[in-house]
Amino acid sequence: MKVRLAVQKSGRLSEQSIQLINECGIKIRDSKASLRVEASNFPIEVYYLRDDDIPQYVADGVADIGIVGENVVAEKAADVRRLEGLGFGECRLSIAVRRDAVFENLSDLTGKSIATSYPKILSGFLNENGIQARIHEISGSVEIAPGIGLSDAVCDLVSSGSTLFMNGLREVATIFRSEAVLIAHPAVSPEQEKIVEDLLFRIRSVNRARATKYIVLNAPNESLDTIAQLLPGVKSPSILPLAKSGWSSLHSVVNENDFWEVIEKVREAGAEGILVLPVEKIIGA
Ligand code: PRT
Ligand code: ZN
Repeated sequence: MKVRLAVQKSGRLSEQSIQLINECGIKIRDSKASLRVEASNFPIEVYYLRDDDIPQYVADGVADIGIVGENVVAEKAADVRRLEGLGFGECRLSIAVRRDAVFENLSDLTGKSIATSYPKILSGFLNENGIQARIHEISGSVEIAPGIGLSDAVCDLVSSGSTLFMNGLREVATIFRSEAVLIAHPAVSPEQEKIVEDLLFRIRSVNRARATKYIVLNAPNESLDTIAQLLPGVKSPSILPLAKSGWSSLHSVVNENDFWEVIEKVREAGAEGILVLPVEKIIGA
């Protein structure tokens, strides 16, 4: 029994999708020349596909699970289960107008034409907001549409914003936020479900570790209580006496997002010789 996993063949999500699978300890030959590659040490088979096809293949059961942008899942409105956000491929779908165009609120889009590759998400957004605008569906290079007189506005994916800027466009509304997600067929067999759960367990361990740093520091004993409260760790920090009397070494983990704030407070509390190390996996609570 195997689980068939669809990933993007080549594009923005390909490399990180394969990297995630590798970090889950799953070995796959890096051979994109073939459509299908079997893992040697885990019961999955990887299918390399165009990202646009992945939601439908998973909905139809041609693949059991897939890694694809949430934007594509929403646009295709495919009948799939969203299992997990994967923390890469982050972007937003936004409406942008010419830099010099008048835009105060959404009603300024009334009667205008908007070029996009995401007609379904866009029309949902316009309907919800009671805006009557024309949607001009195009498959690529959406950002040049206003410049060549094809449309008044665009609705396109944005990450840094430089593409919009370079094309003289100004972002005025974000209508959808996206990241790469793991999706699954609505009903896989119980044996396959078990494999999917094993994979999901590994993915969560990897992603949790990515957001975490291991921290080791020295502190005078009287500061330990304060520092231990700032660095509660997975359960609680480990404290080991140093050879120098009155001092201890404290080991814990810290979340990447709070990192600098916590470090500042820990230093104020008297910590010295702070070492920060990457964490490869976090298993369990
Ligand atoms: O060949 P295939 O059909 O498989 O790939 P594709 O060309 O359709 O997709 P690809 O590889 O470009 O993108 C795959 C997925 O990456 C998307 O569906 C999103 O989920 C995600 N993603 C993340 C992005 C971006 N960031 C992104 N910036 N997809 C596209 N862009 C484009 C955007 O369309 C615009 O042209 O990048 C430009 C904007 O980038 P900034 O940084 O200039 O704002
Ligand atoms: Zn595509």
